[in-house]
Amino acid sequence: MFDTLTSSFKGIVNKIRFLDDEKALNRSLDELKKVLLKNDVYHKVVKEIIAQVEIECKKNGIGKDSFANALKDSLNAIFSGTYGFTYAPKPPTIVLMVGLQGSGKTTSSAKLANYLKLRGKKVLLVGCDLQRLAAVEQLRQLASEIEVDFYFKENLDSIKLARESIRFAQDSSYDVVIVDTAGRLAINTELMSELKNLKSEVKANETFYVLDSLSGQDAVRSADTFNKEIGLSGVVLSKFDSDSKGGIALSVTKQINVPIRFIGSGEKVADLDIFLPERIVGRLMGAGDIAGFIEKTTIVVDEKQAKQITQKIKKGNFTFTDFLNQLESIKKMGSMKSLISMMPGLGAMGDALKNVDIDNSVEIKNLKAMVSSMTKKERENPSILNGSRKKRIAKGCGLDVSDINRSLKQFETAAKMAKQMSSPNGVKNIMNMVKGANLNKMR
Ligand SMILES: Nc1nc2c(ncn2[C@@H]2O[C@H](COP(=O)(O)OP(=O)(O)OP(=O)(O)O)[C@@H](O)[C@H]2O)c(=O)[nH]1
Ligand SMILES: [Mg+2]
Repeated sequence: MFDTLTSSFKGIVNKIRFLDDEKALNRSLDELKKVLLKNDVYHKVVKEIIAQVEIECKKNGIGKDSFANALKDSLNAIFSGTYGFTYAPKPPTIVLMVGLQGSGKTTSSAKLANYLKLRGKKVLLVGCDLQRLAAVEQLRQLASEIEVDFYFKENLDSIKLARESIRFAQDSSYDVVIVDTAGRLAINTELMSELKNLKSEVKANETFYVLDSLSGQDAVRSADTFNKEIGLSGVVLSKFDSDSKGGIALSVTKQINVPIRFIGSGEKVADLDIFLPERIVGRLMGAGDIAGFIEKTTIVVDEKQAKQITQKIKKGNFTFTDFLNQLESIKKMGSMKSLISMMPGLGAMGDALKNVDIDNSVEIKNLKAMVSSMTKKERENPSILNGSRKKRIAKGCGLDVSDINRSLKQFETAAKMAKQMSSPNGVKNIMNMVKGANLNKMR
């Protein structure tokens, strides 16, 4: 992600004083150059950024704001022309996913399907990777997980299969068709000609190259070849969560002249973020991506349900059933890491929360096991849980009574925190509480 770049940019900007001289500016530019190169930004792109910042700073006067604005402008210029997802004038919009082996095509196909489904679109996933039977199964499973329709027919070659899937999608009024294709270890003529034929057969509106961020410049070179051979309309930057440098996002667009359209920010299906320039530049400059965060939460959380829950929390009536529902909602939004990275200025608290894995946290697993052993009455009235009830619940879910007590305590704290949060001074109170707490305990 952008953590290193964001904090380095902040550091450089903060070092500049009001009305500094040219020498100081050169020092800052030098530092900026080093940071960009160290974080995998392509050298020609680095040169361009530095030149632009220098010209603008000299024009507008040297100072913190002028430097920050110049940097922001040059980043905006890099991403100009990037534009998110567009639908074909006449549905279905046909998206072809291409890329090297293991780059994340199948995962990204499912993520994109999930993204569009949450926005009310009827999506069809097509398994056109006939190199491995397991590939088709992988997509089938992902499709069923996100409850999106899946298309595959045996004994057809990829071209015929694609043709039939598009006909089916047209007849059944799908909004979007996403075609997953086979990858290869390296670029070869067989792959290119198969993809070229597939692209013209399905009349793809979008051809997305899935680029593994961790493969760096090699992946960019392959993307360039793909673009020249078959023509790309966008890049999906996968595994961006594991890329601690993030510079590739800054240079790929410039290098191959194809815009980044989405970034994969985790292994789960919800971990896909649309790549919109103003939001990305905001994140890079440390302002977070509040618009993205709000969009993610409002799409996943039903407004009516959210209001009811808020009322319950305010009154202190938050129950275990509500708790399980809330957990499911949070899971749909994606990993904590990707959510936290959208929040501005969370600092150390953000770092601690980033590693909370809702699926694998022992505490949350225990809580879930405990709640599933409760009767409906107990779930709605946590206060009736006495000794004998706790014993029965512990037996039912294979935990000790001490585990149950601990989980109950955690639930109580969470409910208390939520109640605090909903008060007028909520966020401030929580921050004070958190400052004094040992966050490692939350893992
Ligand atoms: N952390 C992380 N892992 C990812 C992301 N996208 C994909 N992966 C992982 O990368 C691995 C390969 O992903 P696939 O989607 O199977 O890649 P593919 O391009 O379809 O691979 P082939 O079909 O074999 O060519 C899987 O283990 C995914 O979970 C991402 O954004 N973040
Ligand atoms: Mg695949």
